[in-house]
Amino acid sequence: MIYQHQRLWMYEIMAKSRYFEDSIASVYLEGKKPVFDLSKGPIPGEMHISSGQEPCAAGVCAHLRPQDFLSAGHRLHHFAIAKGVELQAMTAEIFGRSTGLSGGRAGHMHLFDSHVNFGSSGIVGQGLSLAVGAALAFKLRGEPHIAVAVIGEGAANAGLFHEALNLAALWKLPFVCVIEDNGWAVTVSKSESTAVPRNDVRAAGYGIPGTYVPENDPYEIFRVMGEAAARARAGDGPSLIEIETLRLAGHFQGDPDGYRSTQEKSRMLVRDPLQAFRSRLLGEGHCEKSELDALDARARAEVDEAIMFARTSSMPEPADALRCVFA
Ligand SMILES: Cc1ncc(C[n+]2csc(CCOP(=O)(O)OP(=O)(O)O)c2C)c(N)n1
Repeated sequence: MIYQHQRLWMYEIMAKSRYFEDSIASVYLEGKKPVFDLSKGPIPGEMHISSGQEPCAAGVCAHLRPQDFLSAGHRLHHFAIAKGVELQAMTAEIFGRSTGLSGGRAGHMHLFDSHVNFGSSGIVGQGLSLAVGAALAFKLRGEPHIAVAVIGEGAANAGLFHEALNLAALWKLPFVCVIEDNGWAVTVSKSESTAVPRNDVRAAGYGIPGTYVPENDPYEIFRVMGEAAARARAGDGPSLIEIETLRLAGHFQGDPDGYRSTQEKSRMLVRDPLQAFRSRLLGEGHCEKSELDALDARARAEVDEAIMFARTSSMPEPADALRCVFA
């Protein structure tokens, strides 16, 4: 069962994430042409864009409260937005500015916001240990919150994946592992790296439920995550969800993306989940076009403001470089 306000919320989150990523992708290239240099331009460092994966963030976070913990990986902006991370401070952090979530120290892969219990790591699979630790803390303290780790299908081959699921199952923790299966870990396809075609079957090895959601379907993600969150909140233990999703861009901005066929790339464009969800909402008669246009406009205005905030924020003071750093 999904309510109208939840459909609209999911659409707005998806629209905001897409517009955010389009904006970041374009600002990122400023100063990096004609010779690509990671250190140049207003956004230094690597950049991993989540366009195409918006349904995962919207469907999962529709069931989360600010106190619930969520850890994401290097491809994280959609989940940060859906979890409610403050957009201006998040954008300033991506730009490395003093007004950022961590004063510009963390950058795009290490967004952290204690107000909404959001964390992330550029170390592939690392978020699993953060989330299982948070779930253990909730259980020991008798708090009614849950913890979610979001990883890519490539990370599901890391040892930490199995250690995390084993302990979460053994201790019956309020934990959900969400795998975004975009088919690729950098240039390595899932079939070249993974012994089973679908990771949901691996849940059986830990005696927990595993579900595969095909076709990046926002409603189905919402339904399956609803069941997993309810199970975790009821004290019945963890679940594993794998979602078939799409990485519309290359692995990182600047990736020539020569390893995917032209056919695969053009097939992806016609399966754009944002356009598909919009058409579906209109086709089902749930929304008027004007209503969705207004949500688009609000999302764009918020993103434009955040980009402007980041652009006009100061750089961190060199004298502050060692503040907040453990030594
Ligand atoms: C422990 C570790 N090993 C290797 C890397 C380099 N690396 C960054 S992203 C990535 C692939 C991740 O693929 P996947 O988990 O499928 O996520 P996706 O990029 O598809 O979202 C790798 C190997 C890293 N950051 N951390």
